[in-house]
Amino acid sequence: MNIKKAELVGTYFNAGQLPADVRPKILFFGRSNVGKSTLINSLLERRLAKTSSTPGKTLSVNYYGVSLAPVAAPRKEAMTPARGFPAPGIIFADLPGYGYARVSKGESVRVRRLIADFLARAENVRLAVLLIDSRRGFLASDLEVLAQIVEKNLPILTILTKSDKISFSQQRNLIAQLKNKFGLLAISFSIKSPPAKDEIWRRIQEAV
Ligand SMILES: Nc1nc2c(ncn2[C@@H]2O[C@H](COP(=O)(O)OP(=O)(O)OP(=O)(O)O)[C@@H](O)[C@H]2O)c(=O)[nH]1
Ligand SMILES: [Mg+2]
Repeated sequence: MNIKKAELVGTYFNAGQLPADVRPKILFFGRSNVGKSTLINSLLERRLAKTSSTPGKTLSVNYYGVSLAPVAAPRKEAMTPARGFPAPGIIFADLPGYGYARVSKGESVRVRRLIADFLARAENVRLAVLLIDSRRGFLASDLEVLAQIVEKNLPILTILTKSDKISFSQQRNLIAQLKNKFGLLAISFSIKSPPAKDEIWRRIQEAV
């Protein structure tokens, strides 16, 4: 993907702090430590989002502004040489990780409320990317968030992260289970597997 620019726009700890930003948004949901920030960095080819082996790293909503290189103009417009269309700006929203048992009760309530309030307020959301840890599978806290995404009628892309940690047949079983139980079409991803990255970018571009 030809990314012209990617930068942190802002960090928000409650929905009241969210800016009025009409750019198309791609949201990244998932349990703490599932690999949201790692996936964002991988897609943006930059170390923008902080990652950590300790769960509970991202406890805020972080907006990353992304400008993609202009797409070539179709032939009819090609009279003006090599201009293309202006680069569309989009927002990647890294949401706080949920379901981490070791944060305080108050903090976990705050995170859940932030996710719910965020979903109620965010404008121009184009895609909800729901990350599931391959080794842990789909848990009750994922179902709770999935229900909120479904209620908002958002298109969903499900990604099984850390697929390097499980066997190919285990991946296949989990993908089948998500499809049969919840109608989710999942893609396996690992920081070590570039083909999945192209597929994820394709789905993001389709959504935008
Ligand atoms: N083996 C492997 N490790 C991964 C992969 N993706 C992420 N990790 C590791 O998992 C840990 C958590 O990754 P993060 O990206 O910080 O997870 P997060 O979902 O942003 O976590 P929170 O911010 O706490 O919600 C880090 O140690 C990463 O290096 C992967 O595909 N394979
Ligand atoms: Mg994170």
